[in-house]
Amino acid sequence: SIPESTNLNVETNIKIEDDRTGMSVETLKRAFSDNLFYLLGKDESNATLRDYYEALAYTVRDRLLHRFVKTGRTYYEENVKVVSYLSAEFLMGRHLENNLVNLGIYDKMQQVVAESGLNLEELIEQEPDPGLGNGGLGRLAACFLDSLASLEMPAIGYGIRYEFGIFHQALRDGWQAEIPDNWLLYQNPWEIIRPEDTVEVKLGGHTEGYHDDKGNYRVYWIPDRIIRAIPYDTPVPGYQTNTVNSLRLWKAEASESFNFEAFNAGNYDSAVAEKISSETISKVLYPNDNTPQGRELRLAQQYFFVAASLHDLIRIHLHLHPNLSNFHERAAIQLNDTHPAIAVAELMRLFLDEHGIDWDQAWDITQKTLAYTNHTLMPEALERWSVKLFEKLLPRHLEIIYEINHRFLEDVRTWFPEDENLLSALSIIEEGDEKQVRMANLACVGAHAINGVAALHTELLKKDTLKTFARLWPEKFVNKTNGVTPRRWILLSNPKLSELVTEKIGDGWLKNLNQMREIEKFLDDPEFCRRWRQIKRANKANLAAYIKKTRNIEVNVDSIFDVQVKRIHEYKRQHLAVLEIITLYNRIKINPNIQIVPRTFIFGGKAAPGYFMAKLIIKLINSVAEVVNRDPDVRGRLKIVFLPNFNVSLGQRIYPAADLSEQISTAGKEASGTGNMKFAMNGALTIGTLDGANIEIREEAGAENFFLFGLTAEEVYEMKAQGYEPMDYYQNNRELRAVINRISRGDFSHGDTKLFKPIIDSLLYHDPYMLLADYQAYVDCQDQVSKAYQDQDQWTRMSILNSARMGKFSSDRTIQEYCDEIWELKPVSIDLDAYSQQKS
Ligand code: B1H
Repeated sequence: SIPESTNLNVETNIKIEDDRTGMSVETLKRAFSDNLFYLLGKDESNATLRDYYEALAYTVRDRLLHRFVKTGRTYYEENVKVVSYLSAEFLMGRHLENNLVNLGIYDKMQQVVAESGLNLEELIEQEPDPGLGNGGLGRLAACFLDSLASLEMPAIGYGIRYEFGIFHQALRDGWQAEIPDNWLLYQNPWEIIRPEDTVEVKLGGHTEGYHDDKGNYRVYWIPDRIIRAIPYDTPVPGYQTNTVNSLRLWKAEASESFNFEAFNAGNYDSAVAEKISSETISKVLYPNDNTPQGRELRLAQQYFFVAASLHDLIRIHLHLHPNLSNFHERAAIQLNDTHPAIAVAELMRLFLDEHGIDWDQAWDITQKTLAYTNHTLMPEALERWSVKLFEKLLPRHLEIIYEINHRFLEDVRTWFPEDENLLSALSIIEEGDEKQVRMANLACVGAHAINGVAALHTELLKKDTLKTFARLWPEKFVNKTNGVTPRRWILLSNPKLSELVTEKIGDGWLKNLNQMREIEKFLDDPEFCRRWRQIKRANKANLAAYIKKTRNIEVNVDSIFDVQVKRIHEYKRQHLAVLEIITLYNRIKINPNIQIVPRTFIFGGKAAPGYFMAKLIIKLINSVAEVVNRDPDVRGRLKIVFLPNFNVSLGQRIYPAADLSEQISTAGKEASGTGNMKFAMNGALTIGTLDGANIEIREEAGAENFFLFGLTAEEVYEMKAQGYEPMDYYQNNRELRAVINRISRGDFSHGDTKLFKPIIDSLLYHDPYMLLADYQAYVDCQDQVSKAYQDQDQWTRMSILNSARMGKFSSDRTIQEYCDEIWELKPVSIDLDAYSQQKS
């Protein structure tokens, strides 16, 4: 199919043209007002913007539905292998604009809406940003779904339909305040409830053994709670394909059939209490990024969605096959971190207890089906659950895990006799005062493939975090460097840049981002460079208007927009950027006439509500902003802006407006990063450490187009081994000392010397993330950045080269690698012509 205009329209080959499928402006217009009236009961006289948004959403949904239905039917009828992406988080962002673009009707809909006297962008803004994830891990899952559908890969996303997503962040007196995210307050037009596919999920209770008719010992699980899992499906359309895959999210409800009547006959109160307690399972997303919360409810959430999803997959399989012996040939299951790792035990339980398969065959199928992605190197982030809790919630799974562990360790013993250290490192159970189940070990044992998310990360997994497993099974370990979808992160976020690129090289880059390289031809074309710069400036002006509107801060559009947006975490070192800001501020205070390249420092990101240091870092940023932004000596040359509630839609505004992307984590701590890719694609230059995917970004962009500083992962390791003394850096570095002293003195806290003491003490006495060791290199590198920015022609060339060379970081490339090397998955094309013929 050929795009109608530069990039936003696709000709489809649908034969049925009615008000629910037709793509002409006339039909769309009729459908829009029809939906407004018949679905919302409103007309032009009383419709709100929200009503118009909803009517528009239903108009778009109608056009997705026959593709959605046909896609599902095709997978079923052609009996193809399907990948299931199991993830506790899917950070999808707004659907409307994305679906318009992927369906190819954005321009037409803009006309329809305009002719109704409305503004499409304004309607798009009415949609709440679905925030069913914390950060990079959840957004990666969403990018993967877009790429899977765009590559016509049979796939389904499985997760939890949290009633409350990631909290809304507000600022109060410079501190983070958390506000519940009641995103389902209004109708969600993108989801379709499928009550007929409800699954009952068991919890708690005990197990009993018995001998079956063949004399085999078998086990029953007698739960003390049963919870209903109700699926809600959201269509996920590919870009310029007919494929519309499904994101299936489970909602928890009380089951009326079980123990409601039996236990609570005549006891209405406790029946209602039980209903409420069942429903809490899908009530709220745990707001931690990179640190697990060891709460019972969290384990219940994990088991809940895994059990429902696996049951669903097996049900579908048994519709098409007499038994489960070929399950792994039709299903690949990817575990997004260890959050769904209980799938190892649950799949075994289903095979053994519910389908009567023997252990060896069950284990073989389980391993062939499952693959595990690790997302973190930080040892404290690895999930562990106490055996006690497991026993209480999942007694049968604990037995199965013990049996898996026993058989596994027996094998290890025969391979490496008498190596007790090896055994205790590999064991799924951690011995000690309180025995723990190590979910990463469970995932490693149960999966046929284990991957890291960037080259360095995978290397460090093999050398460090999972080294014993890597020695045992080197062939299981593979790297899959992350990527992001160029549809949302370039086309939707940066329409002006997209238009320029498409005008010059056609729109093939949207399906094959390597084609972006072709814009390098225009490096010496002054007109192209002028337009490139002008687009960046326009994007900056847009963001400046947003900053003015939301924070009432005036920023200089010609200053360097220096941006750090990501979750707030000590290892990501937002406070290192603060040290740099205060360094520049001190230079101005010493000599107010000093030559300084104007900068706007923009921060955004949420802190986990229980993470005190992260919240204090937000307070520090805002406190420094308050002093520096107002100081007349600064003369507006430095501005600091903290934009609250960083989320997918705010990201779409921010990435295209950045000149400089801050990727300054301590080397060896950031598994990959994905914001780094979004910035670079949109023409920001990176200042960064040799960490995560930064290394590969620099390789692709060229070292000369990247501002590198700081210790390497190896140097960090060495320095710590030799006994790192942060205080030495403080004592030996005059500028650093002045910065620390200014904070300690209370210059940013109205004289209060206590407020930021936890940060200062941490830096001077421990500095686990080595800010002081990297401080001077960072400051020097920032001086280089300022110098480079003064040569605008050269900066523009570097900007173009960054965008041009980010082909590798399209999630299409990542997903193709997963399909080829882990899932053995082939594309399936969806034929709508056949659908319409069949219908008529
Ligand atoms: C990442 C998490 C994470 N790694 C636990 N780990 C969570 C861990 O709720 N929890 O318990 C939530 C999230 N998230 C991120 O994954 C990495 O830090 C990034 O470097 C990486 O780019 C991203 C995607 O791979």
